[in-house]
Amino acid sequence: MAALVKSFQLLFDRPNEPLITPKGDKGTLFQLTEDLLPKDYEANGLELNNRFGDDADDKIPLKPLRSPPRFPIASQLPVDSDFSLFLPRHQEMATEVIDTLLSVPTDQLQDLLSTCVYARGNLNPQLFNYCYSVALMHRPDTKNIPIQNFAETFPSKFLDSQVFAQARETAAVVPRGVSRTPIIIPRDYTATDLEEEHRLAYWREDIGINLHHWHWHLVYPFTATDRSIVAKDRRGELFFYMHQQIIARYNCERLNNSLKRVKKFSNWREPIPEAYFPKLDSLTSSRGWPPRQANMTWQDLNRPVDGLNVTISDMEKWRRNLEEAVSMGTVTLPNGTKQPLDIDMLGNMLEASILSPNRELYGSVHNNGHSFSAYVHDPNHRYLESFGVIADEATTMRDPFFYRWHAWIDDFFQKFKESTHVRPYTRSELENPGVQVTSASIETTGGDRNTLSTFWMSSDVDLSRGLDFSNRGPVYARFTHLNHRPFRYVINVNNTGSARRTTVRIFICPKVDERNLAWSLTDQRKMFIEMDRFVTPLKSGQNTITRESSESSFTIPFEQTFRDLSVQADDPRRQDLAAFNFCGCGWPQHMLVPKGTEAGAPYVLFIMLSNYELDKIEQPDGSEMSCKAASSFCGLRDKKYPDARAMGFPFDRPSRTVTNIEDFILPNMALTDITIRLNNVTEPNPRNPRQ
Ligand code: CUO
Repeated sequence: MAALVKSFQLLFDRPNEPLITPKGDKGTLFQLTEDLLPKDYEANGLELNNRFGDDADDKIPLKPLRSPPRFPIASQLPVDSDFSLFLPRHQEMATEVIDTLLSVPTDQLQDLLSTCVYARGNLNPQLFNYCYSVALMHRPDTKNIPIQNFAETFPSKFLDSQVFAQARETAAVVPRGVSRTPIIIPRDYTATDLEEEHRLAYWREDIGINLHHWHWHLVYPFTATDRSIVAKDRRGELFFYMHQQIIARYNCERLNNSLKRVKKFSNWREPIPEAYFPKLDSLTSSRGWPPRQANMTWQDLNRPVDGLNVTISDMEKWRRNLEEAVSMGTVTLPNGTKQPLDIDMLGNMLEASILSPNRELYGSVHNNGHSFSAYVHDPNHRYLESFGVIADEATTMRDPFFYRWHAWIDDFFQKFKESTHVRPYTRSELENPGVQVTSASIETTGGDRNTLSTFWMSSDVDLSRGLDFSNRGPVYARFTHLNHRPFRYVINVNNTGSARRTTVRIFICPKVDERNLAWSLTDQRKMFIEMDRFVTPLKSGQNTITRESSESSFTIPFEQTFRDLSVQADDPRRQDLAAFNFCGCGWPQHMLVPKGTEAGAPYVLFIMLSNYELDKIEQPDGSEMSCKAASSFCGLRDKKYPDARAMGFPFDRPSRTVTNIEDFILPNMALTDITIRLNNVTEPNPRNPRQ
């Protein structure tokens, strides 16, 4: 069984190389049969494969397929094309492939392996990688086969294109076994300080943040023939909340960089002043990702090749229908009947996922917004150009315009939260009788109390698994990212009642707005970033709760973001590997704390101990995670979202009674002034293979 798992994992290796050549560090060879050969190699593929076989110690025999799938739609995507789920034509292709991979009977893993080998050989590598990942994740017999780290499979989506020529040189010149010097990626390679948006490049272009976003959308796809893949518990609401927190975090970073909050893109006929020159090359298409010049405007899209024929007027019409749904508090179904609107449904309508109750009426505003933005340079395929980075979930967060678009999306959700259809919290929902927080603070070993300390770190990532057609052995790229000193929250609580449980909710927020003035709660509630949320027992009397920053239920550890999956091989059904593929989803721990400033940025720490009776969820039995789960951002596999409250509680909706945060505080809450101080130095990551 372990050998089979390894075989499946090797299909991720070197995605642009055919399976005719050996794969993996040990040079393992798939023994292809005639029916499994890629079309281009029909004439000589077997001979070549056999020749490689003479040198390979490790071989994977394959069962011939009785009737190979033909993929009539998906095989039309050229192998050198880029792939985007936002394009209807590509969605259709993905659906066809995913259906085929899911339709192989459960536990017929040899048949599945041969089907995947055939698919890999005959489909566009990016399309295959996506469908293969989704299928592995959602088949009961493969759900614990690790999905390879996407930054290792397709490193060109994450790193400056100049790295790859150097990496190839290193792989060719320095034999494996001889230590190879890491290739240094400069910190500022996409723009200069002439462009003020470039101040945020360290955040937008962070590899961990982009991996999280890609992985989140892999766990929560918006389309599939099998509805259960999409219909995960509260997925529409999580779409809202995970992206809302991205915008809140981005706005915190902006304030720390003397920039005002991001301006939502609401007039869709207005020029876009933000330019973006990504300097990434696609190793699939051997072309650069198209840049966007300043002051381009959305144009009606007519690109038959992508199945896109949509006008700005269509978008405006859908928007009006959505606005009407929000103002009425009801959704109109295709048969004309009405249903009450809730945030989960609104998430599915706005995105839109296949769970949208009426695609005809509400369209697909968010997804099409990505496409309009990605094709401003070639809206009707006149120049045979591909899409910009904003249409790929692995690269979209690099573009400053992503935030302008998602600020509009978020504002739309907030309008619903601010409407009369969402009832403000009553005191009894916010309080926790008998529970009194007497103090809350942040401690850092060797550091000042109530001070968070940030700095820069340089870390290495191995490019070799994605470095097709080159020699083997690790080739490292060294990049610089934000990090912070580990810290802990210390909360003192007096419980005058009996022993019970409570949910601890921890947020931080800049203390003042752009004008250096105290926030009104109307604005401030949207700026709170949730740092952690966990359930803890309280005994009767005095309690001290201590929680480490590394335990956050929003983040995954650095090693998990950048994990090397080659060491994970094992039985695909082993329970302690359960839910592994959720494990790459999670905000990267190294980006938990905003950068702050060298002078020290004033923030507030908000702690709430909520009434567990109103928080708890009855869970169906399920296996525990073997990794650290970022359940607050990514949910739990095959389980309900682990909190009964609205996501973002207690700040997800306005208060009708108080206007500032001080007045919001009840005895079960605390507000503490803290400082985030940047130490502007770069330290090497102690995990780097070479210092
Ligand atoms: Cu995650 Cu627009 O939803 O990129």
